[in-house]
Amino acid sequence: MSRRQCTSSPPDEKDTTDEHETTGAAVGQAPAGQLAEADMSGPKLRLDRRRFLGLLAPAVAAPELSRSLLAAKESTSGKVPNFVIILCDNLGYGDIGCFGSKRNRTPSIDRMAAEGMRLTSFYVTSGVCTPSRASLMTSCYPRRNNMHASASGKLVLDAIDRKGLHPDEITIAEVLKGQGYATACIGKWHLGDQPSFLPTRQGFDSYLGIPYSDDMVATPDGSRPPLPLMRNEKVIEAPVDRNTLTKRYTEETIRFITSNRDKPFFVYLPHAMPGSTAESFASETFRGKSANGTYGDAVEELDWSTGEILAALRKLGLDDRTVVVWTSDNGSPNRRYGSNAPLSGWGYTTAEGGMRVPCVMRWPRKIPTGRTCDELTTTMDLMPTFARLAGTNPPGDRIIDGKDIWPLMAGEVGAKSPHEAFYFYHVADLQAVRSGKWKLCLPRVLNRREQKELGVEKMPMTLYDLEADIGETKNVASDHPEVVKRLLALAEKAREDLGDGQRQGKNQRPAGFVESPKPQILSGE
Ligand SMILES: [Ca+2]
Repeated sequence: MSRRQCTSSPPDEKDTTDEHETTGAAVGQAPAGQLAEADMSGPKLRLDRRRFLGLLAPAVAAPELSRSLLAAKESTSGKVPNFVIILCDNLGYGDIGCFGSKRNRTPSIDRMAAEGMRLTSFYVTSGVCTPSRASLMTSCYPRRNNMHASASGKLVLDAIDRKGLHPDEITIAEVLKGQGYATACIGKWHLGDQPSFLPTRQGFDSYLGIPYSDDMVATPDGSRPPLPLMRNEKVIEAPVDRNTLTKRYTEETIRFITSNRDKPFFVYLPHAMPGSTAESFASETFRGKSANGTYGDAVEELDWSTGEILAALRKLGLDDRTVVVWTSDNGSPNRRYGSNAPLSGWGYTTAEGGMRVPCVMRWPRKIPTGRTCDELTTTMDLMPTFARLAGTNPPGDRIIDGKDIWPLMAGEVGAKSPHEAFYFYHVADLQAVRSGKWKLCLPRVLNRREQKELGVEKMPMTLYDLEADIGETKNVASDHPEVVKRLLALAEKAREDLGDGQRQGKNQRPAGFVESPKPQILSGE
């Protein structure tokens, strides 16, 4: 395991314009939409979730079985760990102290890192929300379950979208629920706002939050309703005051943890902040207090929130029984306040700065303290790893892409990344492949914004050595033709499996669609 320390470098302030994920696809808009429809004619999943849970045990091999039985025994005696995933929205690699920020004060997250492990090559599967979150939930690349674009081919799902995560997909919450966990989703869902797509239909006992992005506010023509705060499947407030979200999500999390202290629990806390708006939101206690504008205020409130949750776990005596993962759904797109340093590029892209995110994991006595793991890991790995720790297995009746990374989290000597390759997709298009320290960016025509920022129309094929050149500055393709050849072969494998652009992959599954989507509004309106 490499122990490379992250360097801190000054954030780039070259552009202060924010880019909203909801402003439409820059690349592949129409094709992605067509793909979405085309996939629906593919083979339907025949196994529902209840049957899946019943099928788990026979699929377990003998050594697995004894591990499983042992863990099941531990489960009844309260020994399997609780899991808390704290997922920020659009927060960059260089936005917290323990990853190099000098602008935002994050003492609680920094302390969490000192008491646990920093993962410095931790990736999300997309530079934008919906696909990234679908992957965390299902342990699959977005194209695997057709969550790489909205029904109309946009980058992310909109309010009243016809599309959502297919109800037959098995989420991390369902896997843990099958092991007797109490489960809660608190925050930004963004995997479909129609009833059949909500968290309560995907393994969560309860839900509090906005079902999509916090920048999808009411439109004058009424095509979007006032921003709804939902409890379970009902809107309880609209429009919600976004300044209150971090605080309310934190209080809800602590309430849930406290009332489930005696049984195993799983909390998925996808925060709204620093979010997709040009200026972020924070409660009065934090507003105007940071040295980094509204964005810094929001980041510092997220840090407070993390501190409160960790303090609650300590107070309840759950510290040693709870795995906490702290990360972000994609890099920062915010040119004015955000930082992905020392990575290049911005959120909503396949640059390292768009898809490599800060990650801190903590589990006293199990995850070694003060460590840094630079092996390639991803949000898709959380489901198989948590499944193992909870004494079960991830779904065995379908392809998933995540791997068990417990040996890395446990700091085992010589543990390596289980991923031969990692694929960088933008909407429908495969744009890059990483294997080991090498990242191959495939040749492509740049979108308008990239053309403006980089001053060129097309990108040739480029190869970067991320160990020597974390900022992707030096194309070394001509020095390593054999590496290029190997990574091109891996790219072709992904195209065959998952597809690329208009090309369909052999192993894609359909998303869910509804005929007549309705807005989420207060009842009686
Ligand atoms: Ca996001």
